[in-house]
Amino acid sequence: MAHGTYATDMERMGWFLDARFGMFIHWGLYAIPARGEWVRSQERLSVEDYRPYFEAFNPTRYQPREWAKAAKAAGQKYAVMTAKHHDGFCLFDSALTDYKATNTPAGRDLIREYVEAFRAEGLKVGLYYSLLDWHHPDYPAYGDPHHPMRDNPAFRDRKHDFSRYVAYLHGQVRELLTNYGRIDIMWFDFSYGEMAGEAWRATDLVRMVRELQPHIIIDNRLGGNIRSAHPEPYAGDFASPEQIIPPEGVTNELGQPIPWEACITLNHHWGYCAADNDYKTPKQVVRALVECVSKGGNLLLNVGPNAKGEIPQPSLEILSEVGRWMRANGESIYGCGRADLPKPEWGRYTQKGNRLYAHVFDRPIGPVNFRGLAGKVKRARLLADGSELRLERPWNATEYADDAFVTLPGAGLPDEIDTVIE
Ligand code: FUL
Repeated sequence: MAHGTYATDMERMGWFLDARFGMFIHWGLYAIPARGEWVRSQERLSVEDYRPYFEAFNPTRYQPREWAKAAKAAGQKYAVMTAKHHDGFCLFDSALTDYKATNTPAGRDLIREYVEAFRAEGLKVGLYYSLLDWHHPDYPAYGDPHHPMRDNPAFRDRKHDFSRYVAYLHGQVRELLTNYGRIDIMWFDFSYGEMAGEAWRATDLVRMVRELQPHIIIDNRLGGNIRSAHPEPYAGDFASPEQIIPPEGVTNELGQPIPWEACITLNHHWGYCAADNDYKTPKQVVRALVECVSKGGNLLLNVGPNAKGEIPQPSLEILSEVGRWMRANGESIYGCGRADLPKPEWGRYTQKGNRLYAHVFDRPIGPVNFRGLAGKVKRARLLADGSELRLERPWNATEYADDAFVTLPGAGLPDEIDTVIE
């Protein structure tokens, strides 16, 4: 068994592998300074420097049902939201800390509202939980090269009890997996160096998580982004490449493909960053999604809502444009995976059973050729409108005996983003 006691259970993973496309939500106090979720670390802000944001946090336009509708309309099937990021602020009503949304002007449990809203829209619900915690007094600044107080010797060398922090972490995860009904994904973030695996008492933690939510899916960051047939139970159910789509998908050390999910931002930040308007285009997003699926992976696409609780307008526009494409072409994404064929020069393949989807990114001058598939393609149609496409060997392609050929109508690409031939 690849994952020790907790082997990857395909029944448990099934919905995740079918879903292929989810929404990542990074939201917290850092939406107020609006310089990204790492602001405390990057600007070395003390707890006191950061305090005004706690006192001001009042997201009067937080309507998670609207977020869920935007995700659903984009074709996303699940979401993962930050219950606690590295700054330690909890969007949920934890009994183990005062540093939580209920004690800000927001005055309510924002995770409960998120979980209920997304579930009501029929999406699967995941929670992100940071293992790092720059607020907790027992979280060691000396062990974390990114701690906002790393340059402050008095703080760095003060007495602390790491085991107390780890107990707090376990307690909060227990709360998250007890108080909100069914949770589909537990997304831990992150580990490095010594602060990995058993430093978090990860075997116990995973045991607890699986006892509380037997069907849950866990990422691989407890052990430090393990991407192999690792014997530890905390190896996780899927790999989590960040801001990159792995060139060959992800395999374990035996060379077997394993589930993975690339998490990608829309601009260059996870948390809201007012000055960052360098957004990807809908075309880039769709092609990234297709690329993930063509390599057997998922795409978790991030939004960073602002201090009022709104997803930024450019993000909403991208999501809606991606949704337009997904409504016409979603069949080539959901439940699909890699095709056992070399990457075609005009785009990508995805496959579901005996249906092959050709994602044409660049229209060839002549017909679209399917290398090595002569005699294997029975019918071809344009996925978007169901119209039949001509499947015939062009007179001038006599030497390409092994290939099948499909002729696209007109001159350009029927869909510039990605034209799908089924
Ligand atoms: C990283 C974090 O440090 C980022 O802030 C973000 O949450 C990303 C998904 O994971 O490791």
